[in-house]
Amino acid sequence: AKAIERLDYAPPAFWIDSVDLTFDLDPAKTRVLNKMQVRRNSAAAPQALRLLGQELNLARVLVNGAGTSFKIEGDELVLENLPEGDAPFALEIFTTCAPAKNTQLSGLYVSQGTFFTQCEAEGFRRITYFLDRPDVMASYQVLLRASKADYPVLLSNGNLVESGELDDGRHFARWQDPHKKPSYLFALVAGKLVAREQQITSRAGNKHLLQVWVRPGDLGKTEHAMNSLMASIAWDEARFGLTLDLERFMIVATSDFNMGAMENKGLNIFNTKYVLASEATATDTDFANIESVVGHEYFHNWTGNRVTCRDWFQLSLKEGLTVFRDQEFSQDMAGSPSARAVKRIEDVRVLRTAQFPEDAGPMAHPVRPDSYVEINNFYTVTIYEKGAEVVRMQHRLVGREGFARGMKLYFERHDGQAVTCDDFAQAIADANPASPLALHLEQFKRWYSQAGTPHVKAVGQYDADAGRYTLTLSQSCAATPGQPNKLPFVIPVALGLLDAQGKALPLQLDGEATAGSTERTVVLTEESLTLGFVNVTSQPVPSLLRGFSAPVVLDHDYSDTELLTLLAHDGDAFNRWEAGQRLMLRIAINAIADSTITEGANGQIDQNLLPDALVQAMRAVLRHPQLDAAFKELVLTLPSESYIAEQLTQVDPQRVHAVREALRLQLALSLQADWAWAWDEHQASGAYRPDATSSGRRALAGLALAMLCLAARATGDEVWPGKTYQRFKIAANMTDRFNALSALVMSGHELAQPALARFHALFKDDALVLDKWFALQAGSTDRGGNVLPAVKALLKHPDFHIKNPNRARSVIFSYCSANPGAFHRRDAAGYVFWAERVLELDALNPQVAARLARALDRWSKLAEPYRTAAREAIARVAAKADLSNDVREVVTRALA
Ligand code: HT7
Ligand code: ZN
Repeated sequence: AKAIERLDYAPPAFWIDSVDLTFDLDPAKTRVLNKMQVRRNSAAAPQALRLLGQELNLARVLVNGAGTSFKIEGDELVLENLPEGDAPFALEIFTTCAPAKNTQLSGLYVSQGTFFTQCEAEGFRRITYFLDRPDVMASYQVLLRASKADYPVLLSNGNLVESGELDDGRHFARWQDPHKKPSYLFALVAGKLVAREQQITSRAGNKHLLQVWVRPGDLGKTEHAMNSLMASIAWDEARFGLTLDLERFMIVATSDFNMGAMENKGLNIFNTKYVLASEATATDTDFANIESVVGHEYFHNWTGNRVTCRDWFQLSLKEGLTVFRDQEFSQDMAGSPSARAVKRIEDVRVLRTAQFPEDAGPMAHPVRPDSYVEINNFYTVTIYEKGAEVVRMQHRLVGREGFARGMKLYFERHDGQAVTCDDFAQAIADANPASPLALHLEQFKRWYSQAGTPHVKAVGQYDADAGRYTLTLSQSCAATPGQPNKLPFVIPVALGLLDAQGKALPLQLDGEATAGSTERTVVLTEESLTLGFVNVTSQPVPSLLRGFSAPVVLDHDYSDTELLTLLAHDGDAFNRWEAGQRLMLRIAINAIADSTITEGANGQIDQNLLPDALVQAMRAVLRHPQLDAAFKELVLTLPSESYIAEQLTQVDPQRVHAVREALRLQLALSLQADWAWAWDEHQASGAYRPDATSSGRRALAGLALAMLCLAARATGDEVWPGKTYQRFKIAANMTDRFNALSALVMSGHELAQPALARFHALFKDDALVLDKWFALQAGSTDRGGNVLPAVKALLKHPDFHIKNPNRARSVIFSYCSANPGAFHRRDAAGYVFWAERVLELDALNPQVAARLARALDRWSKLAEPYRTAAREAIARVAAKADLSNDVREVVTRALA
């Protein structure tokens, strides 16, 4: 298929002002009557109307009530004989489609007997012929007709204006959306559903009805989603003055969904994973994710729906901004500064383990891409998470109040429009004319246009006699596909200086009369910048890029002692955590390269790799009386195998796995008494609450249990595995139960099998819990290649259904994308399995298949024999003649 280029954007030749849709819903053959008011766009050259449609049966086309000639060219319905002039005309199109056969889950489909739609990005064209592009915004009216017994609930966007009975046991509902919208925000749902309802009055005094619709039986698991929705509404009003603009706001849950959720106007459709929660079935992470995804979709109501994207190249306009908003929401909900820092660390961890590799691999693209073949492949961590970092930098450069002013101006200027990333940055800058953002706006926008992760190198020099510390920051960025040379970025670097005892030093730069605060943000705009700090009375330890103030890699030649000082004392919690990660990463990288450190026949390294000082430092953090449990858990968790691998030029995944496991075992054994203490101190007591403090305590207790079971495996101790099994049996909530189960499974203890069997028996009727059961086994620590056969057996399990994306992800993705130690096998069997699954999925659901295809994005970094085998597997997929555009684009880029 041909690539679509950003610079080819042209406004549409026609506008569609209103859409009147009638659906006669039937799983085998749904009839869709689409009556539109259309007019020529006088700004565009006269041309034919080309409407897009896919997998539709076209029955009739009428213009102003009369038949007309038309052509079908590929996916286009071409109408040439249309009325001249600017006057609107009526266009009526009658089509049918087959929702029950729709396994792609794009357009109109059936899930467990209920109809759902998914129209972003290009699903509306699978429902009717349309100008299916985000800059065509229309008013929608929808009439739904269906069997009342089978589909008692009929929902669409906006307000319910009429409903009633029809002949033959059918009924109808008419919905009207008061807001104009692009087609990707259209939605309908029809089925047997029940709702949790809540009436609210906004700060502004307006009344709204909130509903969370689920299958009967799931109603008891909707309280947290409803609370999250109410909190989101209150937060957006308080923080940005953005109110709910609808009388009714609905969330509907489906178990068959390609992504997390979808922000259709007034009718959000969610993956059940991000709606349903009870303490018995959902973990703390599930609770936190629900809050964040409910917030994210709700925040789209303004950032995405009221102001939308001009074209799909601008996707980050809504996604980056909305991720930034949901991250801020979660931080504000977490409360304490420490809990906020924990959330920040978690977000940065995602960015660095998923987005940095994307930026360095074959799918690298700017936050505002220049070209794509299949837009579904561009719902990426770059668009979402890096996009959010680009918004966060704007926030930092104009300040919290300045950013709120900028948002206000953005909505004043663009409400009801389809706009670009440039329009957003311009509004933030214009509202803050004296800010560094306004000063460097054109250059700042390189964050939107240049792909790749910049490196910032910091070199410090202390002159004791002059009491002067000179810090030079310089930036560079490696080439990415199609972008060989990069121009300098605008990089905000938040920094502080500590003395050797860890005390924060007041900062005074050359030319400043007095010392100011102990932290400031400098803005690197040139290739290099030298800062002179004066009145520095002792050799300082620099704390750089505090709070991860820019999405860059910071290169600074820290000594171990400096890092230990930062780990023990840095007032910036992010950098405190970062110091610990750098220390452990350094040990891991050195050990991987050290040929004297060898693996035994069992693939294990029986050698202590961590120096005593680092073990002591970790103990000090674990036992620290003031630090929060959640923060301790993050510090004591080693960098992931994929993060370690990204730091290497050539990766032997088995070696990385062996070294990381050796480090984990050493931490487990040398801190045994401390882990036992941590478990005793933090194990749950009292009623379950999913708040930041309680979940942090459970996270640390869970890590302690995992470490104690790991240590027990080495020592032969049976006490802790026994205790863990007991805990697993009697746990009062899913977090504790699952942590105990996973401690047994990951340590490979023989109690893992009875625990897994018991868990399955307990939860066999709960799909989301079964997903955890599958994922745990597919993601389990490999011992002698045992995971792949287990994964193959799981595919034959009666509860495995490849058509269900959650289940497919729980087994196949957990193995191929999240378990490098098991997936990268010397015999290449993991890659063969991957290729087979990509092809199998591609025939059913190309979006899901293309995501799986990306598991081998970083194949060229692999050492032999992995590298050649991985390439062959990708080539095998690429050789298939009838691949989807989705998978074709991914494998073509991988092989380029
Ligand atoms: N805006 C939504 C994106 C989405 C999506 C995209 C492609 C295919 C299926 C999809 N489901 C949802 C989700 C969001 O970012 O809020
Ligand atoms: Zn989104």
